[in-house]
Amino acid sequence: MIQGLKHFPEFLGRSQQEELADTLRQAAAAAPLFTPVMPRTGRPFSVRMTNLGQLGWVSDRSGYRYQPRHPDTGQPWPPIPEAVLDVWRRVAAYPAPPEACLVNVYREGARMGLHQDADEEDFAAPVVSISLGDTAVFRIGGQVRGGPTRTLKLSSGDVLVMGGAARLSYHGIDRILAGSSTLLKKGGRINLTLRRVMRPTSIHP
Ligand code: MD6
Ligand code: FE
Repeated sequence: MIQGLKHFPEFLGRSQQEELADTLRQAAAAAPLFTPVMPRTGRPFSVRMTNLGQLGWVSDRSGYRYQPRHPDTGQPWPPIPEAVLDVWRRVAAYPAPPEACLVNVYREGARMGLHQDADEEDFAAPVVSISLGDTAVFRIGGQVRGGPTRTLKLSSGDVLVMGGAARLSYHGIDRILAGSSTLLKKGGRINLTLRRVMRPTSIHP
């Protein structure tokens, strides 16, 4: 039991998943998937990425950061779809919307090393993730690297909330179970992570 970690299996039903996958295909036409590389080494990630929202998370040789425009097209990221903002409103228990929605696309064999989501200013907001397509083996540990970890399967339509003590937990994707879902015609997995980046500005003086 990890405090602040909430898993909602099949939070989205099949037709909502299909609609969302369709919306993401359109978004990826405007903001093409790119292969990020690790800071310094330039080693490519095994996932491809794009973003939605006012701010997008990027990684390149100079580091990790949030930026308002696509690194290749120079265009603003497409808006976060209303259905996605609706998931945030229903699970995040946070008064402001996310500015960033990172879209990670996994083909068979892609993985994500253990990391903390720590590039945000506001850790009071949870990180909310939505999974589509093939099931992933998600690994989560504590707030220090090298401690005990456990795994959790994330299937199509599942929502995961990492808030409270889990907000800064190390986590990653061990592997994708190829062929476990029929949602995406070419197989694979899409993960959306919604994040509040900046502390909301108070409307009071
Ligand atoms: C993934 N997810 O599921 C990668 N981060 O493909 C994440 O890195 C993640 O699922 C923060 C909170 C929830 C997540
Ligand atoms: Fe993460």
